[in-house]
Amino acid sequence: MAGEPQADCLFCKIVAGDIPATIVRESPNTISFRDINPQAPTHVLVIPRVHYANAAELADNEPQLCGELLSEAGAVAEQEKVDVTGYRIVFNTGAGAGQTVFHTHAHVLGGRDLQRLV
Ligand code: D5M
Repeated sequence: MAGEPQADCLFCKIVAGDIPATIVRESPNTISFRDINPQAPTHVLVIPRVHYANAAELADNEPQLCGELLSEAGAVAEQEKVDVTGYRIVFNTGAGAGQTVFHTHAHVLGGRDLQRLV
């Protein structure tokens, strides 16, 4: 069923507490933790506790939660003090775009000069 935990999903295991993560922030519906392979001084992943493969799937099924996820990303940026200098929110979607974990996650990147992408 949509949103149900997936046995083979790494981030569902983090949500369940079966795999450790450096959690920086939690809300009833989201968890934010440091990326294991940081690409910037601040590199935090914000995930919904429920399982959807990507951001669009989350938005289609639970638009309010999608908004909450973005609010949490903003709160993480504030907490990490990268909101003043600027930060980037990235949703890699699909293997061809570099997505490796198929549980919706926003990358929050900041603390260094970020080149414009588009
Ligand atoms: O991003 C998936 C990200 O997840 C990638 O930047 C590494 C990170 N990752 C993988 N395993 C872990 C654990 N165990 N803790 C924290 N971060 C992790 P994607 O956009 O799918 O490539």
